[in-house]
Amino acid sequence: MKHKLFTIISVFIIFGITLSLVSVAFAAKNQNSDIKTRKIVIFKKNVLNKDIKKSLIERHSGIKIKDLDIVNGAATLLSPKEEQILLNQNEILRVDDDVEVSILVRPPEIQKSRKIQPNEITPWNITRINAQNAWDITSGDIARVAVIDTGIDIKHPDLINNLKGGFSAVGYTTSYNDDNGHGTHVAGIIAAMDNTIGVIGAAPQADLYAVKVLDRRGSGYLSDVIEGIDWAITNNMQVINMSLGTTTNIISFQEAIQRANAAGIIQVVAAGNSGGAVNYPAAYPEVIAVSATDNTNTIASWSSRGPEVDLAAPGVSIYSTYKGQTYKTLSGTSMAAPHVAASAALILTTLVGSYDGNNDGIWNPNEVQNKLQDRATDLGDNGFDNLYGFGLVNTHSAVLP
Ligand SMILES: [Ca+2]
Ligand SMILES: [Ca+2]
Ligand SMILES: [Ca+2]
Ligand SMILES: [Ca+2]
Repeated sequence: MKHKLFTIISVFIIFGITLSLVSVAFAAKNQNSDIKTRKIVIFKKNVLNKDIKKSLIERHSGIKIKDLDIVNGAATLLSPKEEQILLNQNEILRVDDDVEVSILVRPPEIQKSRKIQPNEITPWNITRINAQNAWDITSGDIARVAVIDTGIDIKHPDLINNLKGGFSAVGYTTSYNDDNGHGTHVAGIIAAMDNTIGVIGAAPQADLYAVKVLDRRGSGYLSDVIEGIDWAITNNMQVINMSLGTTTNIISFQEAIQRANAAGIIQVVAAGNSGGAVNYPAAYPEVIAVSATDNTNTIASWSSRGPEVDLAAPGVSIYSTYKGQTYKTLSGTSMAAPHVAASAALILTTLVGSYDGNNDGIWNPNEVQNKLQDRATDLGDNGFDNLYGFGLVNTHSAVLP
């Protein structure tokens, strides 16, 4: 009898504990569904009025951060509940995740960034792509290259004459000055000036535009990258370098890339540093994806690889300009892509000639890519392969007729 009573009491206690655990879990889930996160709301094609878009979001308690015109969308803050309600509205096509996008640099070994040295050096990587010989033909003067990145050091004496403007898409600053260092490093590989100091870039007279979409930690929102691409289109950029990526494939990202491609902009993107599959946007067919090689022309173990790789370029121990008017050695596919972007800028200042596939007299993105690939130095297995694409970029060969 005593035993039976004990069993009944135990059952009640266990039931009570379970019930309270379930309700705690339920409350937590409820709370989560009220937390707002960054989302990209995409409107249907016929919904174009900005006031209507804004009021649609706000009517359902969302917060609009900014319009994203090239994808007919808006960056917003929404809770899962609000997202569901919005998805049921007639005017809404889709809601994408506003994912995090990051620089593709390897964690650097501890080193002090170096002050400006009085004697200019030509880094090994610039020699390796045969850039100096290209400068007899063109140094890329007035080709417009947008570095979509962490910004560019606006006071760097090795970049200052080539830095012509820019834009900040990040929330906390309207300045495109570089508070991370990565964008300045990329910019120096493209167009550090041929003067008496520091280093020299692969296209030493190209015009640089700093499009700041990533923060001081080197990461940011996809929506800011999309706004940066929009800026590049609106401001007639000819080449975009994106040493950044995400492992997530988001429709809005590819749509923005497709818009830039249709606008005639050559887009060069770092393949990724995972040692595995190529990141986005590098994996999209509209861009030139670049893997990273070392000074023995061997792919870095950590470089992403796969059928999407188009070209290879130096990306191990690359010395270039850095924030605070200094210099630093960094590695990553982040460092490889700008060699190709600079080579594309040089090509654009030459005649299109026999590469003018559509006979319109100007360089189109696929025509520039074709020439870069034809003139590359084959590495690894014969012909195209998943590690080096069509091979190591050869800047001199790429600007020869
Ligand atoms: Ca210099
Ligand atoms: Ca490609
Ligand atoms: Ca053409
Ligand atoms: Ca090969």
